Amino acid sequence: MKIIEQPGAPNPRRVKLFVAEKGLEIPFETLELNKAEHLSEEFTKLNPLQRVPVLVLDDGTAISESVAICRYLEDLNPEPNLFGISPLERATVEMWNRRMELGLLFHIAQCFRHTHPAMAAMEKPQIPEWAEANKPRVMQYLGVLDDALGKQVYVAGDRYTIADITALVAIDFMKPARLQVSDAHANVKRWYDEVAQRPSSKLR
Ligand SMILES: N[C@@H](CCC(=O)N[C@@H](CS)C(=O)NCC(=O)O)C(=O)O
Repeated sequence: MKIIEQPGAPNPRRVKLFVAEKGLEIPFETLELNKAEHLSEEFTKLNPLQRVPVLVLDDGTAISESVAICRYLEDLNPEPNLFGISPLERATVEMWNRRMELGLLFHIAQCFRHTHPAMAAMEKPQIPEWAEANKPRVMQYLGVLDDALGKQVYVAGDRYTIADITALVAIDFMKPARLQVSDAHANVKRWYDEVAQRPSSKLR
C-alpha cells in the first residue's frame, strides 16, 4: 500500500494527518503537481480526475477522494476512532466534516486557485472575481464554526475527529489564499491553538 501525494497540498495533507493520528506507517510518494506529473498517462490511469491523493493497494487497486481513503483506513484500523461510533456520533461527524470540506476548504481553495500566480497553469481560466465571490462564504462557514466551538471543545463534539483534521487543514490553507481568521472568531482561535499542538498537525 502507498499514497501518492503532493506535499503541502491540502487534500493529501488531510490524509497524511489522518494516517498519523491512526499511528499507521504507510509510505507517501511525491508527485509534483507543478511539473504536471499528475497529467501523465500513468497517473491518469490511477485517477482519471488527475488529482492527489491516491491510495494504491498492493494489487494495484487505486482509491482517490480523501474521505474515501480515510474511511477505508478507518475500516481496516478501527482504533483510534475518527469517524464516530454511535449512529448519532457518526452522523454528526459526517455533517461537520462535509461542512468543513465542501464549505470551508472548498471556498478557501477557490480563493487560492483563482488568484495565486502558482495556480495560473492549473486553473484555466483564473477568475479573480470568483475568488472575491468566495470570500464571504469562507467568513460564513468560519462564523458557523465559531458558534459551534463556543459550545463544544472540538469541531464535531467533545472529542477530536476527522472533522478537526479537515478544519485545521482548511484554516492553514487560508495563509497561501491570503485570508485571515478575524478577531471575531475567538472560539476558532482557541480551538486552533489547541489542535495545532498535536504532532500530526506539524506534518505538511
Ligand atoms: N475531492 C478530492 C480533491 C483532490 C484535489 O483537488 N487535489 C488537489 C491537490 S489539494 C490536486 O490534485 N490538484 C491538481 C489540479 O488541480 O490539477 C479529494 O478529496 O481528494
